[in-house]
Amino acid sequence: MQTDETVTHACVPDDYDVAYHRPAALMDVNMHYCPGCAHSLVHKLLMEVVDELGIQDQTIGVAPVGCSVFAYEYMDIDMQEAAHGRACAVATAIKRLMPDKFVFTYQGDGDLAAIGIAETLHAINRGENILIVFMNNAVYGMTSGQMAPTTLPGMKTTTSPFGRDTKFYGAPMKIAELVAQLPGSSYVTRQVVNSAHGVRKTKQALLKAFEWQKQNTGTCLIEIIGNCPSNWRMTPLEASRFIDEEMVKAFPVGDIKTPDQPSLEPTPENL
Ligand SMILES: Cc1ncc(C[n+]2csc(CCOP(=O)(O)OP(=O)(O)O)c2C)c(N)n1
Ligand code: SF4
Ligand SMILES: [Mg+2]
Repeated sequence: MQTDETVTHACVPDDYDVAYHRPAALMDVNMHYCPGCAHSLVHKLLMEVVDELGIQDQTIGVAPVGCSVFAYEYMDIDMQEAAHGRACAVATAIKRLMPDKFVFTYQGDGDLAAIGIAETLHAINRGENILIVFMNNAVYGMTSGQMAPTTLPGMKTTTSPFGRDTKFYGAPMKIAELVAQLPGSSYVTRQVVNSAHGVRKTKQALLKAFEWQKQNTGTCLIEIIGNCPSNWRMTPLEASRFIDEEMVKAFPVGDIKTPDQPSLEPTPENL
């Protein structure tokens, strides 16, 4: 395990202050993600939070099947791989066996909202005391960009080459709003990571969720609007604009439910 003491900054001259360094809980390895992909950034934020809370040896993550299938290669914590869609069921078992550990799942929209929707809803309905980090990039990234339950109306994917027709395929599923209806959910929020402000808010949300888990308030779900520049056929910059111009219209950003305010409508104050 890499600790603060073992992190070296060999390239930093002695008279420089270190303004930023890689979180100790994030492995010092190259990631396989495409340039500009949000997965790597969110891995880093998660591990910064683990560092700041000092819970590296008390945290257990559950990795999904999807582009983030190798999350366990990047996060220097205990991790368990789950079959596609089954992360919440695996996390339930881990948390029930080891209630003192901090347990989170990290899942894409194909994994969570398609094949895994049953496990997800039942785990949240039972109020399992876990954190679900839900990466919504509107496509099945790993398998070359098929339509996901969260694909926007009219959005072209490899399985909706003429654009998603909502009469035929239904409307995008608003997972955060859906799970907020369940009594077992405690903290539900949707965030973005395509701006400095969004990154800060997402990190705050992750910090809060781990704090709530300590207090055993029920299931926390953080939906993060990710991106998939490769399958969206966009540059990272175009993908970032697409989030601002299209994604957040369908998926409004902000807290939807907190343990203090169970039916919070998104307002400018809580965005
Ligand atoms: C049981 C099973 N069904 C289907 C697959 C194929 N598969 C692998 S990843 C994936 C979708 C991943 O999409 P998502 O969860 O949105 O993650 P992303 O790659 O977009 O981050 C699918 C269908 C599989 N591996 N296992
Ligand atoms: S295919 Fe998409 S989700 Fe997967 S690593 Fe590349 S940009 Fe990220
Ligand atoms: Mg996806």
